[in-house]
Amino acid sequence: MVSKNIEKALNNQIKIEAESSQIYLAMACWAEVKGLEGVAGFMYDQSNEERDHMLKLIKFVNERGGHAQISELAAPNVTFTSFKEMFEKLFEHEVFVSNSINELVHTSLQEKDYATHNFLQWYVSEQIEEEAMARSILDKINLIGDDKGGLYLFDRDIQQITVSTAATNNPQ
Ligand code: OFO
Repeated sequence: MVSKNIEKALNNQIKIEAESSQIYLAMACWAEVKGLEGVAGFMYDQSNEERDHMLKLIKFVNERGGHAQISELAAPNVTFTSFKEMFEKLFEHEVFVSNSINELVHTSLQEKDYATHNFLQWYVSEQIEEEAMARSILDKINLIGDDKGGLYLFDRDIQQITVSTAATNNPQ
């Protein structure tokens, strides 16, 4: 059984994951209309992953005697000045999510809720990988700069970047 405090904290994370999904969906649309199909496909996948993160939390809350809340979401940014800016925002957002997960882990320990603490370990590992992936993409974009040819190749190659390859290239 989750306490009211833990339920509230988990519901807040549900909202964050839902907003992450919307943020990445908006990025996918922007990339698509800019003609970068590879980046768009990658961002659509990221958006789906965030929805899965949200659903996993929803199931956990409901199974532990709480009630998952589906709430209003903040509208995401829909345009960017450049792909560099877009990926900077993605990286910053993942760091924000990691901090939020860390806060949740801290709360679960304070409340001696070891079931929730154990459940959250998956998110802790996931965030290490997602931050590594975002950092590795940002490094590549920084190398390319304004070079159109570089961006073309990047768009072609980004579909190969998966969370696990990025994590191997960028050990913590
Ligand atoms: Fe990438 O954030 Fe979910 O957990």
